Order: sequence, then structure tokens, then C-alpha cells
Amino acid sequence: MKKKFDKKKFIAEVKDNVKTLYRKNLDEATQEQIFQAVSYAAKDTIIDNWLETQEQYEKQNPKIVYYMSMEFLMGRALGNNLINLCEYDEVKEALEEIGLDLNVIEDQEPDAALGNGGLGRLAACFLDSLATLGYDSYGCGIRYRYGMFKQKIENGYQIEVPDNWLKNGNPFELRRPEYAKEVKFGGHVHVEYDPKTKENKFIQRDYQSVRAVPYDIPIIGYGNGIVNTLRVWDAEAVSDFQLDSFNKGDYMKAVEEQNLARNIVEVLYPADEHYAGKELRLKQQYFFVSASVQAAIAKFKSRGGDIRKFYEKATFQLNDTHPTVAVAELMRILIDEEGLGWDEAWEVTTKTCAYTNHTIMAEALEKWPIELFSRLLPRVYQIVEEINRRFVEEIKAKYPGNQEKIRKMAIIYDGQVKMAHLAIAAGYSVNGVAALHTEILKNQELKDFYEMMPEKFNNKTNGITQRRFLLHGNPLLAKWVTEHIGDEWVTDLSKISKLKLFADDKKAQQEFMNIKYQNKVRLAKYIKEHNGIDVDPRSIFDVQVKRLHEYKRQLLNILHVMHLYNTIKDHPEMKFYPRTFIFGAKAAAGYRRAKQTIKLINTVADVINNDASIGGKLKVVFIEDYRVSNAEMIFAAADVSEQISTASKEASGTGNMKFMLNGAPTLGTMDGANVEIVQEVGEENAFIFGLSSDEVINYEKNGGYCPMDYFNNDQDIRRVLMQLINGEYSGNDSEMFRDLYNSLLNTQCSDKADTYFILADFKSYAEAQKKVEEAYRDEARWAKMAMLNVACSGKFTSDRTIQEYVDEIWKLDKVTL
Ligand code: 26Q
Repeated sequence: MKKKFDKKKFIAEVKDNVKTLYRKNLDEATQEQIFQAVSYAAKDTIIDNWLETQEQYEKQNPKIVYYMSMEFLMGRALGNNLINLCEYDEVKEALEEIGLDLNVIEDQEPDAALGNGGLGRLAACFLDSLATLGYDSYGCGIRYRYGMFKQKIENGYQIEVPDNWLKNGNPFELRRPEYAKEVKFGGHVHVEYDPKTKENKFIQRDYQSVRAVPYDIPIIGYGNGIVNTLRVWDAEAVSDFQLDSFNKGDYMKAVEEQNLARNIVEVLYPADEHYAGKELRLKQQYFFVSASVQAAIAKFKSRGGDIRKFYEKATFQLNDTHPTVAVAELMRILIDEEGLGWDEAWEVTTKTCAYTNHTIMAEALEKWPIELFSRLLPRVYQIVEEINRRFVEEIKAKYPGNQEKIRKMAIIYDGQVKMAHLAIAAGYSVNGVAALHTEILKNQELKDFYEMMPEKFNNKTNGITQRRFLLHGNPLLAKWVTEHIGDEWVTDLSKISKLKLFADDKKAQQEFMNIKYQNKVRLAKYIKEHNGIDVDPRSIFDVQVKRLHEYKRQLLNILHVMHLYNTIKDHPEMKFYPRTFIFGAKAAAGYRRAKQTIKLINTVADVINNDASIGGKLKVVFIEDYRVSNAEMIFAAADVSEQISTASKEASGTGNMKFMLNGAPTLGTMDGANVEIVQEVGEENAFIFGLSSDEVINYEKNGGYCPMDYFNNDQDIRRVLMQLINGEYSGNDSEMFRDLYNSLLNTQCSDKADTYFILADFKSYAEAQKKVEEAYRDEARWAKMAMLNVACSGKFTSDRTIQEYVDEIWKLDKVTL
């Protein structure tokens, strides 16, 4: 299947592409143009494999998973595609021969940032694993014109800059207008009695339409010739209406439809874990879900299936509640268009849809006002009402006379449509994303649902793809691993445990630490270029990169840095191992405390980095525009992985796994997948601190936490808190960080202060940090610890996660070419 790489042919193709695309010779082309030319050359191979894969799928007719997600945080494609084609080194060499540097060419590509953070990146890792394991699958999403905003830091503050990622065109996508679908919004439902069938027909009238046009993006399996599809939908106006043509029937409607089409896919909502109830967001959801469901049914019918058995050949995985309207849309199509009765349609739907929960944060739960939902999706709303009516009957039957259960579980209640309740009622599977998270869902957040239908609940601990986050992101370590244990780990990460044999080997330890050092030099260079800050690659690189959120507690980290600085200033003679604290985080545009935290980090960085008196013992760096492409380099260079969320709040985390894979021990709380990381690597190879999730949950239930006690009784805490409001870092502006100060302390004990238990965990965090330093001083001990982290990371591959989804939820057929 895999053809041998033909260097001559490849070079000729690149030259030819530069010519036909830009009418230039190679030496006249810009690096960006060369990026395009190289990508088109790679696409050539990809298209052949894509065609062949899809032909095989047609022949073998396997069950398909449709992974429905508002977000796919893909990052760059070129390097990853070459890696998975097993042509990376060959292409690199070929390009060198004509004086080109593949790294520089890769750097021309904008990240495909069609996601916010963890949930979107997880979807991207899953697609990689699905293709590599040989399962027929579609990612279904939106082709946002603007992805996640680009972050600039000006005067220490975050500035959001639009991400025009399609500006120069996307060489890997393929427009498929022949598969376009119509999506209808608004209007009203007309009921008509059909004397033939003796049933009512429901006809939507006076609606506005949008044409959903799919763009297909190839997803390449590693070394197996398989190419799956990420299908993202663009919106176009239905009529090719011209504003200057006056012989149009309904002028205003045509204008409105044009506007609808223009707005709907314009931009990704950049607020994660926060629901705002925006009408456009619901339009986006229904838009891509309706198009995707229509396409799935069309494919099923084209393969000759009986629609009553749809679930035998298709399953929909709902990535959080965002695509949950799929439940009602599938019902609508089955009933109104395929002519099924309610019970038949319900059977198909409940055997097709499955739901993943990614968060327990109350402010992330999607609840749509009935007024909005029914106005935008009148027919879909009727169906949700009927689903709710029947579900409430079920609750009543199970818990007679228990109004409380209805209040807590109904899909429609208090004037709102609750999307999580709809997903649970209609799904055949409900899963959390780490063991602890799933337990919290079962015993707290979704307790009533679990009691009513325990068989639906299951755990699928998240994972990451080692192909991007080790093989591509850390080529030096990848090569070293392969030299020691062979290359099976690339498709079977459990094999990486073989590295345990080398954990005590002095030579291996030295080589390992030397690779880490070189990666730190690479990152130091990036920091110098982007921040103008000199950092010492021999210092400990202590890294916290993730979205900025109060529950993730970047504030705890920077308060501790302030405390360290105080200590160094007070005791210049004290031995202190040099540290570089590295942050990277985007804040949602309207999230004030998050933005203030960024300002605080940058303000503290300015003071510390410019204080010559501490002799460079401490540096603080805020990396601008943290995103997938620079993440790959950051993980490779990290010594310490900061995973310090308030226990019970981080559903899983996936950055924690990427650090582990790259040999950075975890400094963290017993939260999310940290728990399982510690299980795998052993407590002695991690630095664990802080309240347990049970303790946090107990405090929350009983309102028994008083941050003021910590303020009064701990002078280190008192000192750093006072420094927030005494102008210490802010050039005497005592108001700059007042809100942050107030968020931690109220004069009275109040359940509104320090809701994320920063003061409660401060001391044990500081102690854990001391243990990090102690461990790092012992070079052999550290090398062993870091190596064992790599060696024990096998569980956290998304290949394992996907295999579990396949075996326990989706029941897909494996395909081989
Ligand atoms: C909801 C409504 C309106 C607008 C936006 C949203 C929205 C958008 C994104 C809500 C949530 C998100 C993203 C959530 C997310 O990334 N959750 C993370 O998922 C990861 C993968 O499972 C976990 O590892 C993280 O722990 C979890 O925080």
C-alpha cells in the first residue's frame, strides 16, 4: 500500500507547484509560498490514500462514528501529516537538498485554532487515533472564518487580535459543494392532516434557509494508508441573490438570509467553561448539527440501509452538550422526513446518541430560554417538548409523587431547555473524562440521573496522541526512545514502559537530561526572540500553560512566586536553585479576573526580571499567544508540570499528560487525571499537595471555609496579599489588583471569598515546591524521576482512550487496507 518516497519526484513537484501557484521560480518564492507548494505536494499522496480509504469503506460498509463537536483544535497540519505519512525525515532531507529548512517552512503555517482548549484539542487527538487504529469516522464541526483569537500582550495586558487563519488559503481542505445541505431557521409549524396515513404532518413555513457547504480536511492514520475526514461546514446564502436586482419576490427575506449565512460561521466563541445564552451560538449549534445529521443519513441510505436500523451503522458522539440538539434533529428527520412513528424514531435515536461530559462547573451548563429556542427552532422545540413530556412521565412512574425529582431532572423547567438533561435522557451512554470526574458526576452533579439509569454511566479517561506530542514535538527525545526500545511506542504507547529498564542507568540518565537541556535551549531562544528576556536553560523550567481560569489557579502560582521573591530578598545568602516560572494562557475576552491575573503575572515578571540584586535566581516569563504549535515546544522543554486546580474542578486535564510524556514530573493536586498519573508513576515521582476533592466538596456543602483565618495566621500569605494592594509591583497603584485581593478575602467569613481555596492550599503548595527544588538538586534522582514519568505514560495515549470508546460504547468494526 505505502509507496516508497521518491525524492526526485517530490522536489520536482514542489518546484512545479511554486510555478503554477505563483508563477515563480523556487529562489524567488517566499517561505510562505514554499509552505503552500510543499503542502500541495504532500496533498498529492494524501488524496490517493483518501480515495482508496473511502473506496474500502464503501466496500466493507463498517459502522461509522460521527464525532460531533463545536471545536477541533487541530494546530498545524503539514508537519503532522508528514509524520503520519512516515515521510517526515525524507521530506526534510529532500528540502535540504534544495536549500530549504522544513522547520522554517512549517512555521509559516497558521494554527487551525477552531477550539478553545482541552475539549477541542481532545477532539483533534481522537481523530488522529481513530485514523491510526483504522476506524471509519467523521469529525463534524464548523469552518469558522476566525478561530481562537491571537493574544498580544501590551503593557502587561492581554489584547485580542482576530485570527484570520484562512487569509492565504488552506492547502489541505477540499470544498465539497455536491454534498451541501439546507438548514432551516425560524418560521412556524403548520399542521396538516394526511387522510392517507391518518396522521398529522408537521410542516415548517416562512423559515429562513442557509446552505451548509462541507469542507473536508484529511485525517491521516499513522503508517497505515488510512485517511479519514474532518468535515467542517461553511454557510452560504441559499439564493444567489444580488442586492442590485429588483425583480426578487421577497427582498427583505433574501437580505436576512444573506446576513444569517454571513454571521453564522464567522467566529468561534472564545469563552470556555462559560455559558452566555447567545442566540448566535444556538444558531451555530443547529447549523452544523443539522447538516451533519442529514449527511449521515444520506450516506446510510446510499449504502442501502433500512432507516429503522440506522444505529447499526452509525453512532453520534456528542462532545459536551454543545451538539445536543442532534437528538431532536435526528428525531425530526426520522419522523417528518422518513415517516417513522414516535416510538420507532425514539428507539433509533436512543441507540445512536451518546454524550460526554467535560465539566462540572455550573457556569458552563447550557440552558436555553424557551422563548429563544422555540422561536429559532420551532419544530425541533415541539419535539423536545414531547421528549420532555414522556421523560417526566417516566420520572413520575419511578418516583411517584416526588416533585423534587421532576424539578431537578426535567429537560424543560423554569422556562429553560436544559441541554445536559436532554443528552442524558436520550443518550445510550454518558461518560466522564477521568475516573475521579466520573465518580463526582455519579455521586454529586448527576446523582439523580445516575440513580435512575446507572447503566448509562461510564468513564473514559482522556488521552493524547504521542505522534504529535512526542514524535513531532520532541524529535530528540523521540529518537532517543526509539534507539533504546524500538519504535513500537509510536502506535502502542504501552511499550514505552520498556524505558523503566534504563531509569537507573547513568549513561541513559545523562543522555536524557542532555536532551532536556537542548530542548530548554530551544525554548530559551524562542523566549529571547518573543519576550526579549534572557533565561538560563540550566535553571528549573517550571511551567503552567493552559486557559486562564480561576479554578486552574494561576493566581496561586504567581502568589507563590511573589513569596519566593520576598524570601530571596530577605535572605540573599540562602541557597536557592535558579528557577524560571513560565506561564502561557489566554483569558476569555470578558473575564475580568482572568485578565487581571495576566496583568499581575506580567507586572511581577517586570519587577523580578529587572532586579539585578537577586542575581538571576528567579525569572518569570509570560509566553504570548499560547497555542498548539508553541505548546509542542514548551512541553518538550519543561522540567516541572504545574497542575494545581482546586481538587474536584478540573474534569481531567490533558496538558498534564503531555508534560508527563515529555519527562516533566507533576506538581499538582489530586484532581482530574492527575490522580491516575500518580497511580501510574508512583507518589514518589510526583509532587502532590493540597485539599482533596472530598475535602473541597465538604467545605462547599457546609460553607465552612474562612480564608481570613489563613490571612491572620500566616504571615507569608498576609505579606503577599498586602503586596497586591500596596503598590509594591504596580508603581504605587493600589487599585490595580484590588479585585484580585477582594476575590480572596472578605472582611467577614463569607462563602463568596476565595471560592477556589487558594489560601487554604498555599502552604502545602509552597512546601511541595521546596521538595521540587530538593529533588532537582540531586541530578540522578531527578533524571530517574523524569524518565519514569515518560516510561509510565503509556496509559495516557488517546489510542487507549479511543479503543475503550470503540469497545465499550461505539462497537465499531475495524478496517484494514
Ligand atoms: C459553552 C456555552 C457557550 C459558549 C461556550 C461554551 C463552552 C466552550 C468550551 C463551554 C466549555 C468549553 C470547553 C470546555 C473544556 O475544554 N473542558 C475541558 O475538557 C477537557 C477534555 O475533556 C478536560 O481535560 C478539561 O479538564 C476540561 O476543563
